[in-house]
Amino acid sequence: MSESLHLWRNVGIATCDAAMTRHERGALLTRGSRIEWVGAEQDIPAAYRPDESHDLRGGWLTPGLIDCHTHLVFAGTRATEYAQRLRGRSYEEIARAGGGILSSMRAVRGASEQQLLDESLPRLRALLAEGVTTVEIKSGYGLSLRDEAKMLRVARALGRTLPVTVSTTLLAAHALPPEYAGRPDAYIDDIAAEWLPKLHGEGLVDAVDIFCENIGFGVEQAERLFDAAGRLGIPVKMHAEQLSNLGGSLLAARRGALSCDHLEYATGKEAEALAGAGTVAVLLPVAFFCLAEKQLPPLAALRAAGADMAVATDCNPGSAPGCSLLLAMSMATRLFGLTCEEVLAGVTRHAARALAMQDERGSLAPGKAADFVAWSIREPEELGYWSGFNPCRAVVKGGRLVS
Ligand code: DI6
Ligand code: FE
Repeated sequence: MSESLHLWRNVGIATCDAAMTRHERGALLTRGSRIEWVGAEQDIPAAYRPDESHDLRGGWLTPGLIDCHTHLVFAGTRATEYAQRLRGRSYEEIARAGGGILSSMRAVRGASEQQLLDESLPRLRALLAEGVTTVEIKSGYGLSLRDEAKMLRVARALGRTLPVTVSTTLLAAHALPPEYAGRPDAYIDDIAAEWLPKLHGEGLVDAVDIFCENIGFGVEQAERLFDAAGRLGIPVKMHAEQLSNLGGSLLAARRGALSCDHLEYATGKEAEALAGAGTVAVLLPVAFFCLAEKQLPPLAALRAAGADMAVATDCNPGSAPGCSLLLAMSMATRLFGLTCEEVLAGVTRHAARALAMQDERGSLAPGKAADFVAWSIREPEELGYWSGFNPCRAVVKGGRLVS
């Protein structure tokens, strides 16, 4: 027997396809976990005989949102460091003095897998309540083979616990752990030769990332890590030009990285390279806000070059303590100057591409996963307009109403 056919009607639909098509009076048909048909309600082919019909009574549907850059698996907080930063100490100073990422490393190493899961779950739950049905989660606070594996297993477990698709990224190259003090090349070599093949073999790694920065790793080290990922057929992404310009994005573009993230200190040259390579530029306004950063990403250049821009939370205990993609969207409009339409594409279509999931997710089209959100809004522009208000009314994941 074929799976049952559900009709979702009496709602506006923002498909988030390439043309950002909207149907003011739209309807959607799902069969099992897939979308069967989407369009204007009056155009539903008569041959369809839905088993069930859901009257959504107005509002709008969008694809399930995708948060394509998070570090949401962590233990403890860094609120005391935040207090220090409010008194004038810089993020970089704190990092160089052994705090920052290393302080989260100590907390993660000291936490059991269960504790890590328990602490991280409310953060994913908060995202789901805002219509996030797909999330990327990075490792990067374990910084040993054992603890990076632990983080990635917790990320996978989160995806089994809640109705959210989790994409995992190995970010062992986030900071230099004390065991490798003064030996950054040896650290990269061990990740490349030993950790990556092992963790990939365990099915824990969907992509590889590196923090390419003055206080992180250099371009040449990124190149060696990317070589190792390439040999295993694992896609790569990069944190680049967040606090300074090392030109990491040029390498990311050259290597066809899925995404290049942050980019505050990128210039027109990097913007063009990313656009030319089809590498998604991921903008992270919450980190910009919480670091009281002044340097804006090269928005006009990214736009002029035709780069695909995504928006994400960067949820992490240091630079972006927050679990609201809706707030990130609002910040992306006001702080970075994105339009509401760019922001919506940035948490759907383009975010899907940043995770190599564009064939499955990120827009409402026949054959794609039936992941969508019903919003109590009058027009799609309200997504990006509200700050600190959640108009999510219902979340459907794989064809099932989940919240
Ligand atoms: N950039 C960030 O914003 C996060 N990681 C990174 O490479 C911050 C990580 C942290 O401060 O804990
Ligand atoms: Fe980040």
